Amino acid sequence: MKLTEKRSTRQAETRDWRDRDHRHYLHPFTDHKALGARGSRVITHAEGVYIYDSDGQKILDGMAGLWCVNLGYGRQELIDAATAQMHELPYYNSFFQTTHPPAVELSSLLASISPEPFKHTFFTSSGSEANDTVIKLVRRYWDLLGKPGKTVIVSRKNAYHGSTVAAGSLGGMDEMHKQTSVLLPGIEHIEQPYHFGLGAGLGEAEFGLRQARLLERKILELGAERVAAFIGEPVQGAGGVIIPPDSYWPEIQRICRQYDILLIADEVITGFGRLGEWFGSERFGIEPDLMPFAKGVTSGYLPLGGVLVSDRVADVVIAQGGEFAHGYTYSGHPTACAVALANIRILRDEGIIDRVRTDTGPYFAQRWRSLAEHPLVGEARCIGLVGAIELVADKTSGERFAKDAAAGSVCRDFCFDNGLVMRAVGDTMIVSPPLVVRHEHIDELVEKAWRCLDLTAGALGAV
Ligand code: PXG
Repeated sequence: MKLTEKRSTRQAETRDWRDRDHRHYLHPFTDHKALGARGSRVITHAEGVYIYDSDGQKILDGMAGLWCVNLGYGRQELIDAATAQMHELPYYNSFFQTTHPPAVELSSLLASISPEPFKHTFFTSSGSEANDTVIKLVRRYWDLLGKPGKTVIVSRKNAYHGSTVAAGSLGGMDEMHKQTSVLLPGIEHIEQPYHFGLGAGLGEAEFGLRQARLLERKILELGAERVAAFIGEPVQGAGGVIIPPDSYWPEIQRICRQYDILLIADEVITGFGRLGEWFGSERFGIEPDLMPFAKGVTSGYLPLGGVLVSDRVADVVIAQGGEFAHGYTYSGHPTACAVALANIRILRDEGIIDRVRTDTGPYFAQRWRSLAEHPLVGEARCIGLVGAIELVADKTSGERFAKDAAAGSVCRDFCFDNGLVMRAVGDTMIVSPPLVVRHEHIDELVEKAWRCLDLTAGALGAV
């Protein structure tokens, strides 16, 4: 086939995919009508840190899929692990006094890489289900201890803990809450530790303490006898990569201890190496009681999530609680567990997390922070391999663009069209590349980001 014929076949195929996509496929978190008018971008394959669309464009995946493809695409060991497990035992449940090797191996391996008090895992298929599980574990814990009044979970505005009714209630996304007529009762939200957005006039350390003490104020307002737990992402992801000041987490920890409140670190994004440690909690010195996880546990190759349960909770709920009436058909799915095992072994044996901490993370920080010099950027922040830049209309005053300028979306579209996935959360641009990025990929990411900021500034008339 001649090149021109190949191209027109590909174009016809793309048109057909777009057309049927609109007619049949309802995408998550998407305005269906608007997408139909514009047409989806069809991603056909991926290799390493790049994805490819049906027009043949090669795009650097600055978001590791959706914060999950930590090992990058095309790792043969993960494919082999899934294939072998499917031959051996593709599925079996563990409801009725059975188990299987992949779930045993994975829960043991998780215990060995987790902080000391975590020896048990409850498996789910997603982060949302993990957080639903957390809610049940927390309430069961206090109930068994004879404190059934301790039911309230304090979360934060703009937190993301998932999309089921319970996990969505736990999160602090206003738009989601507005569309959900039934929200779970007993969840309270305090303001987040977002220094750029909320810390005007305050130093980082002082601001961190002030935001942490909002928890104390909430506990005193409700009465400690009603408060069961506090939940937070070590670094908020979907909310715009909110990196708390160093003073924040130790103060949260103090407050939880003082008022006898369980501490839950949602590790769905920060788990499995994103911040240069196995868990984000370790990076901040947090000692949580429960750690929900998902995403990076399989590098996204198969859906798997779970909750790491510390001895404090296990000794009550598991040792004294009788049957824990909770579980999913796919809890401990053998094929997903086999892929997670292969994924974690590669992260460990290839020293990928150490590399994030000592090499790629620091290099990323140095390159990413250089974006702060761009006229459109009010702040460039990062930690491990996750980063954010704040788009501003006026660099000196930090004034934001008008909402209808949709600066973030404009920038995001320029990025996609110019070979880079960088996500927009309002006017905050965020990246979270695969943990296997090399220096040259980081250079490419930052150079493309700079160029797309230029294009955005031009389009918005900001230069
Ligand atoms: N907790 C955290 C911290 C998350 O980031 C979930 C729980 C829920 O996981 P599941 O597997 O149920 O999706 C998440 C998911 C975004 C975006 O726009 C982020 C997530 C999901 C979808 C979109 O950044 N994080």
